[in-house]
Amino acid sequence: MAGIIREESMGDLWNLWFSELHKGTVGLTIKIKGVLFSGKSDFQRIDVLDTEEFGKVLVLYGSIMITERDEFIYHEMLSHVPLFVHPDPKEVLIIGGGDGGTLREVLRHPEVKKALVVEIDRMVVDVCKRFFPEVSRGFDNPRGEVLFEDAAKFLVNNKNKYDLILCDSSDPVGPAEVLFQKDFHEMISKSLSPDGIFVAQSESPIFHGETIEKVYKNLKDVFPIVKMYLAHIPTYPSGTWSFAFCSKKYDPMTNFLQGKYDSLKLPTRYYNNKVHAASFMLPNFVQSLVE
Ligand code: SPD
Repeated sequence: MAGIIREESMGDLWNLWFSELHKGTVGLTIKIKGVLFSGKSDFQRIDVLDTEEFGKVLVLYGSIMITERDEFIYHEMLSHVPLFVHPDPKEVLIIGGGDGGTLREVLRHPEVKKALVVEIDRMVVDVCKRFFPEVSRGFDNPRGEVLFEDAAKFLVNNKNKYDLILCDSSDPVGPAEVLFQKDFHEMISKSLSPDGIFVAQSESPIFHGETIEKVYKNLKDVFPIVKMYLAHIPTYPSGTWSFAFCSKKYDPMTNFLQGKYDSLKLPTRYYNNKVHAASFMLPNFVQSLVE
């Protein structure tokens, strides 16, 4: 991934544009009003852009992580799909997720007693609290907790069992690369309760087919149930984004909890019971990546 900012003159007017290059041959370009923050943490470059179309945008290492306009899609789909399958998700672990969006969604489920975010980069949390208060508000909730640590090291020493583990990672480059490896998935499995569910963001089937094939092969060696589901996220490469639903016991379709869904009546903006089922229907070329 690479991100570039360039100026373009149109007569007397100067326009600023940000481009995220997905491969060197293709990318997404967004007009920007200005750069609100640029910094370098111990792990990565962090930028916050102000844009006309998508509001504020968080960019890590040149790659868009969230925009104010469409972050709800990713965070709702990562969280509510497993939360409406597990019958009693009391303890939740979120790996990465430093912007707080996944924590915010998880805490909308009253049966969740505690949600722990293990984020490697403190600067991501600080920047998001400053520029994205609507996304990061979960950090103020007493049921939420954040620990600044490498998730792989955390899991090696972890003795707790979690009902749900969500991997809200960046792309498999730099600090997040390890989160896509089989060793890591084995550690996840050990930290899950006997009926636990693990969900991870798993990149774009259009641009990251090889990664998806490898990751799902590894996941199938570790978990008895592995299913891919999709969501449309306009600011991620290709717009078609995938998630891996991995479980020791529950099937995401047959164990969907319609009663819990009806009684909770969450006012979600993307997720609903029909989207839940539809998101597991894969086009043929995507299905063949995970078979
Ligand atoms: N290429 C973008 C992939 C980003 C996936 N994670 C985003 C984290 C948002 N909480």
